[in-house]
Amino acid sequence: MTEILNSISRCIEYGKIDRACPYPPDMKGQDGADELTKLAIESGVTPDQILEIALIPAMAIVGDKFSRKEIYVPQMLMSAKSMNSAMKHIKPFFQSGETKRKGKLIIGTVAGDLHDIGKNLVAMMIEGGGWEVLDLGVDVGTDKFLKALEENPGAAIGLSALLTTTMVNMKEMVKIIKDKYTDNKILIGGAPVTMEYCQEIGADFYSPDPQGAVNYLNQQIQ
Ligand code: B12
Repeated sequence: MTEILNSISRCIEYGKIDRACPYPPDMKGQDGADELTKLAIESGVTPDQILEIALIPAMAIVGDKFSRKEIYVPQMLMSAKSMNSAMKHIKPFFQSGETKRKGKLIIGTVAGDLHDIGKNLVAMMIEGGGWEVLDLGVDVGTDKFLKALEENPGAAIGLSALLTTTMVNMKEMVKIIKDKYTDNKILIGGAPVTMEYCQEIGADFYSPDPQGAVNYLNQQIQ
C-alpha cells in the first residue's frame, strides 16, 4: 500500500496527470495520478488514506515550493491538474458521505473583475488540502456571496481581485458580509492586495499565495 501511495504523491508533486501526459519528461510513459488512484481504490486502499497520506501532503509540498519560489505557476498548475485527476475517483465517496472534508470555502473574483487564473489556483490548492470548494466564478457581486452563505452556513469566503479598480469593492463587500455573518472568515488575495489593505477593510486573512490560505483554513479547525 505504501508503495502505491508514494507513487501517487510523486505524480501530484511533479504534475504527472495520466499515462498519456508527456509531462514531466522523466516520467513519460508511466502511469499518472489518474490510473494510480483508480488502481489504489480497486486494490482496497480507502479514499481517506489516499487523501490523507498521498494527496494532501503532496499538495502541501507543492504549495510550499511555490511560496519559496522554487516552482512557478505552470508547475503548480500541472500539480493541481494531477490532483484533479485523482480527485475524480475520490469525489463519489464524498457524495456518499463515506469520506469527510475539513470544511467549505466559497470563492469568487469580485464584481467587475474577470481575472480567474489565480483564483482557480487557490481553489484547486484548497480543494487539494482537503476542503470542499464552491467556486462562484468571476464578476461576483455581494448578493451572490450572501446567497451562497445562506445555503452553506459556516463556510469561509475567499475574495480575489486583480485590478486596483475592483480591489476597492472588497471593502464594501467585507462590510456587508461581516454585518450579517460575523463569525465566517473572509480571506482576500490577488496581485494588488496587501496585508495592510486586509487589515484596513476588516477581512480576516490575506495571503500572497494559495498555501498560506490552506494553512490558515487548517488552523481554524484545530
Ligand atoms: C492574464 C491577465 C489578463 C487576462 C485574464 C484571463 C483570466 N482568465 O484570468 C485578460 C486578458 C482577460 C485580462 C484583462 C484585463 N486586464 Co489583465 N492581466 C493579466 C495578467 C497578465 C496576469 C494575471 C494572472 O493571471 N496572474 C497569474 C496568477 C497566478 O496570479 P494572481 O492572479 O496574482 O494570483 C495569485 C495570488 O495573487 C494569489 N491569489 C489570487 N487570488 C486570491 C484569492 C485569495 C482568497 C487568496 C488567499 C490568494 C489569492 O494566489 C495566486 C497564486 O499565487 C496581469 C499582469 C500580472 N502580472 O499580474 C494583468 C493585469 C492584472 N491586467 C490589467 C488590466 C488593466 C486588465 C484590463 C483592464 C485590460 C483592458 N484594458 O481591457 C482587463 C480587465 C478585464 C476585467 N474586467 O477583469 C492590469 C491591472 C492594473 C491595475 N492596476 O489594476 C494588470 C496588472 C496588467 C498591467 N500591468 O497593466 N487580463
